[in-house]
Amino acid sequence: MRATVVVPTYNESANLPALVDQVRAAVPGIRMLIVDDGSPDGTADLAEQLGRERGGIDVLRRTSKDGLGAAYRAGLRRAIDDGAELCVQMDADLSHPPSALPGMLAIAEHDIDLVIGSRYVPGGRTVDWPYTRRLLSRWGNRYASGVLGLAVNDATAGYRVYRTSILTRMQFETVQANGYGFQVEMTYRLINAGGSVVEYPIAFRDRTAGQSKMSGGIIREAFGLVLKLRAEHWRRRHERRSQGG
Ligand SMILES: Nc1nc2c(ncn2[C@@H]2O[C@H](COP(=O)(O)OP(=O)(O)OP(=O)(O)O)[C@@H](O)[C@H]2O)c(=O)[nH]1
Ligand SMILES: [Mg+2]
Repeated sequence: MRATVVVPTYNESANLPALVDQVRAAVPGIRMLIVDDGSPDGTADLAEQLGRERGGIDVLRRTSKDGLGAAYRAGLRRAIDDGAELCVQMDADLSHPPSALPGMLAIAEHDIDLVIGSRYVPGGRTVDWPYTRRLLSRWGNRYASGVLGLAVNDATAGYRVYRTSILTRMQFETVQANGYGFQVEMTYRLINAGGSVVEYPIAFRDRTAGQSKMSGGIIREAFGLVLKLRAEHWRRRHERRSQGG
């Protein structure tokens, strides 16, 4: 199946060449789409240069830093319009091991709608992450899956393979969240649309170059989003009951 790796970037020029090399080494010939929000460090120019040298790299230039969710909404749309049947989500900071990609793609090709590169299934782990970050991620996931009733261990994970058919069916462009919340809302939508999910164990490594864009705002957004989705679920159920009786 035709696959495109969609990579959102903000000031990732220190990571991009190695990322492109490693992705290509793992899956020769796979297309990549870099979605850059006007990085001051010239990430978009570098991506275009890498594309000229090595081929198979498209660059979607956006004008302002608008968050991960907005970048993915635009990037996934572009990848689908360009004919991708599988859309890979991957961070630029080498936290997501490209070596896992062949295994993840193989599962998606066997009719699975979403393959999550998961830290929290047997065989998965986080490497070099500070204790506080580990705790936040682990309990954030327990909270999101518990409140929303998702049978997923790593719903905030950003390393994913989606089948295009499910993205269209779940109307991904109307997903509103922007940070970690984006991954959670996408997972919730997909399961509600009847999509299938498999978690594939990965070793997640902390970035060694460039700066993290994680913030308190992103954590608060995700926390509030989970409650909002749950409240909407209750409201819909209540409306259905009152209509029925
Ligand atoms: N286009 C775009 N990309 C972004 C934006 N914010 C983050 N990114 C990219 O999204 C990916 C994930 O962001 P990170 O800063 O690594 O966030 P994180 O992985 O949650 O945090 P760390 O573990 O600390 O690295 C990276 O490739 C970033 O460059 C944004 O506003 N726009
Ligand atoms: Mg990161």
